[in-house]
Amino acid sequence: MKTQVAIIGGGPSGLLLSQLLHTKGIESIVLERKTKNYVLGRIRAGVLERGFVELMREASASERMDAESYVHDGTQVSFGETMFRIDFDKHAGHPVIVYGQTEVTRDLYEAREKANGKIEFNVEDVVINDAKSDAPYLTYTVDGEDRRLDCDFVAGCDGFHGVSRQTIPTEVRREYEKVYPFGWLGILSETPPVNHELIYSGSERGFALCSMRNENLSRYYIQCSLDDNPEDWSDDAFWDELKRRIPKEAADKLVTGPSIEKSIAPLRSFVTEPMRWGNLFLCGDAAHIVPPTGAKGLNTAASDIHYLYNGLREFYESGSREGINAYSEKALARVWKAERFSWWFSSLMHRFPDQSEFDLKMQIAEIEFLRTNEAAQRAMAENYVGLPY
Ligand code: FAS
Ligand code: PHB
Repeated sequence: MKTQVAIIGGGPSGLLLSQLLHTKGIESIVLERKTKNYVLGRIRAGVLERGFVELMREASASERMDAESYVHDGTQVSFGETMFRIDFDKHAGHPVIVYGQTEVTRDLYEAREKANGKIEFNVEDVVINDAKSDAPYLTYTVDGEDRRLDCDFVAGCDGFHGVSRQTIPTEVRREYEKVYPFGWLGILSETPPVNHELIYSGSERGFALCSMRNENLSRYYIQCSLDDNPEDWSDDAFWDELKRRIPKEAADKLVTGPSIEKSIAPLRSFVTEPMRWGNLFLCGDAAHIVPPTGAKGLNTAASDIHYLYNGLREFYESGSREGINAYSEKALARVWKAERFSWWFSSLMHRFPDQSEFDLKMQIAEIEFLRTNEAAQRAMAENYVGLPY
């Protein structure tokens, strides 16, 4: 088989790129390791930046998102019994929207299917060949049958555990990593959200986050030990611990119920450089990971896709390689700013097993500065709603 752009990974990065390319008549084929239902079964991000929303509209895949998402003009930050609001509208001039990654992915699958987009599922043993040449090709198997896909370019949208990043020789790659000594235990429950906006809560017992998907579907997280397993936590134990970590005014009105999903996500900051090697381009989690505290994971994948899509579009429309040659540098410039914000907010809001009394005093002073200083609140708001592409 032959196509113009071979995309490895049928998560949000790969699907969004494929759909955007389609709007400009550029052919692509998506190779996904799992089944569609497996991909849709992952519960992940919940907050979308304006840039992501605009890309979904550009991809003609935003109709349901525009109808069903929630506009959030701010978020609550609490530390102990102190709770204050970061006003996105006042400090950054626009909101974020709340719409689950699962729904984004579902909408993108529907858009690809409607356009007869080519997606192969249950793909195994993907190998990227001749990435440095002008005629790269993928080899892979489906149901034991060997296949080959010739292409002009390869987009590695296959996440942190994919094959793309590993294809770049170790002597070329530079990797930067910080692993946090805790995880997030998340649950989904068919209960009304405790608050109309998110609550990021730091407490002496650890971090908690109150989020939502709609008026009767809530998403909650608590910082947990890396030794924990979801089955170690009964629903009652989770609710009791969450109530201990959020302000009393919220805990008193929390509506609890059975969890319909329960999982633990490890937290890490990770970047690989460069994000391009020959005609292989890394996008999204294949190239970088952030702790989810700042809601930057999915949103930073979006800016990668924006840069790569426009570079490929420029190549096919004019033959210019300027955009694709600038991809890695341009994407990394924004990636590192997202890494910084996610690291800062994670360091501020979590309790670290080995932190000293002085470290705690620094967290308290930083929170007090954020609560009382307009410039600090503006900096947080601008990063949270998304820095410009
Ligand atoms: P993804 O990992 O979503 O998709 C990659 C796809 O490639 C997968 O479908 C995989 O099956 C496929 N694949 C992998 N290897 C392959 C191969 N060799 N061949 C073919 N296909 C292959 N972000 C937030 O903003 N907020 C959150 O709360 C949040 N929670 C998260 C929880 C977890 C457990 C994880 C892992 C991530 C979380 N993230 C969160 C980040 C997440 O939303 C990612 O940023 C987002 O999924 C990135 O999308 P992709 O780059 O498409 O990668
Ligand atoms: C979520 O709703 O899943 C969510 C929201 C904000 C975050 C992380 C996760 O920072």
